[in-house]
Amino acid sequence: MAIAYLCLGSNSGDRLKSVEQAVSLINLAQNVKIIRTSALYETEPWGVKDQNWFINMAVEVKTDLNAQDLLVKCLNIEKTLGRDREKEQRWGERPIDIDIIFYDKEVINTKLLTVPHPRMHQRAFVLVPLLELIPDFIHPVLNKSVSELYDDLENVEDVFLYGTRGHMYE
Ligand code: PH2
Ligand code: MG
Ligand code: MG
Repeated sequence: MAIAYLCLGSNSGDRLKSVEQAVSLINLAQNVKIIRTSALYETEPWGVKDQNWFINMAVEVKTDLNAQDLLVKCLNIEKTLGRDREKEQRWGERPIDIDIIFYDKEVINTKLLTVPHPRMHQRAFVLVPLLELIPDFIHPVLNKSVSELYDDLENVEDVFLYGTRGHMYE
């Protein structure tokens, strides 16, 4: 049994609906159970600036899947929600993106998957939602807590609280 942290993001179509549906599909997936979720944030695009703002959130899951199989689940959910990677630009518009940020304290570097996520420490849209859930979690490569990583951010993109989930998805 492992604990993993996912970051969900959407910036095209009905962003809120896509993120909500992703949360339900993650929770319905075999061998994956959501434990906690962050609030929803509306965030300035990081990387490619000239595009819609995103809705982002973090999700804490408990899972029997290894990281690779969890990734496959996430990619399948993205497809179910209409994501077509062939039509996309790197860091461009997408109806849903589900990234594995942490998987326990594992450090994974394969062709398919890098965990911890290689750019998470540069991104307020990942760190702010994670701060709600695990401010003291130590990044196993950078050896800093999530709140230290947040304090170290140099270029902070805008991140606004969009709404709390309440019991919407329980
Ligand atoms: N995802 C990206 C690139 N840029 N910016 C924001 N604000 N939120 C995202 O989820 C995001 C991004 C690539 O996956
Ligand atoms: Mg992704
Ligand atoms: Mg991503």
